[in-house]
Amino acid sequence: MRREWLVVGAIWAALTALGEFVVTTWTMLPEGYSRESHVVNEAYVLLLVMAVPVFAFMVTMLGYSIVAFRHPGATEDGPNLGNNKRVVWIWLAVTAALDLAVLINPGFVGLRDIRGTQSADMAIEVVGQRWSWTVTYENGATSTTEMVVPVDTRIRFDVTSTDVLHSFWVPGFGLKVDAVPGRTTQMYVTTERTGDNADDSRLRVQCAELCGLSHADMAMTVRVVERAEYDAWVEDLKNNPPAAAQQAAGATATTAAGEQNDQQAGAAAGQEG
Ligand SMILES: [Cu+2]
Repeated sequence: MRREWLVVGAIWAALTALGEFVVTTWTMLPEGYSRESHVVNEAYVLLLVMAVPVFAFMVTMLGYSIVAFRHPGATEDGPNLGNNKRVVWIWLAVTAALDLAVLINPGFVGLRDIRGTQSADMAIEVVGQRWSWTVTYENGATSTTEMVVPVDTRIRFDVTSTDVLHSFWVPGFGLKVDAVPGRTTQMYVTTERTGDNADDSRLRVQCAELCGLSHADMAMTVRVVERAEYDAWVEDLKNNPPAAAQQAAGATATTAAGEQNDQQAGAAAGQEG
């Protein structure tokens, strides 16, 4: 019996070490463009680090049992297993402690870190409607084709919807928030580095709440630029607002899709009109 536990313990330790090595050295999550995306990525890695020993334990126990206690010739079920109360209590205590730890960190700690102080350098209004986004900047300029934001800026997005539930998601920022009709939800993003949708498709607004036929096309490109470039862009947008027709055409053309989906986008535009 003792030897068995030593073998199981050794396999468990080895699998755990291997797993921890993989999850801490392999960069699975590409770097985001906001401070908040780092918080999210770190939480993900922390959860993996905590999950590895638990998963390794399950695999070890299962694998060892299958090999060591097999009865190839048996044609009937074995006797019922009695519960080992001590093991059950230890298992309960350990998993409950892990759950509690996760609830606190990254749960509460991470949320507080992401929400941070409820202050922002600028606010951008976002309205979702089937099936496009409209962003309005502080100077009153609006865009439905592209969202441009300045780097090194804490931005508050005030998000709502005119029809059904949508979800305002920018994968490159690591965050999303529901767009709810009749209500304004807020999302704070602190941009940290510049980037362009042309180089990284995660820089896009994407609806993340199934909202109907063209849900997948409910997207808009995002650029994070230097402050001066942003100021010039938003001023130009105010002075030369694109014609409504152009905007509508642009909105469908910039959908995450690219060429293959142009046909679909065209069809969707037809239905909208
Ligand atoms: Cu939607």
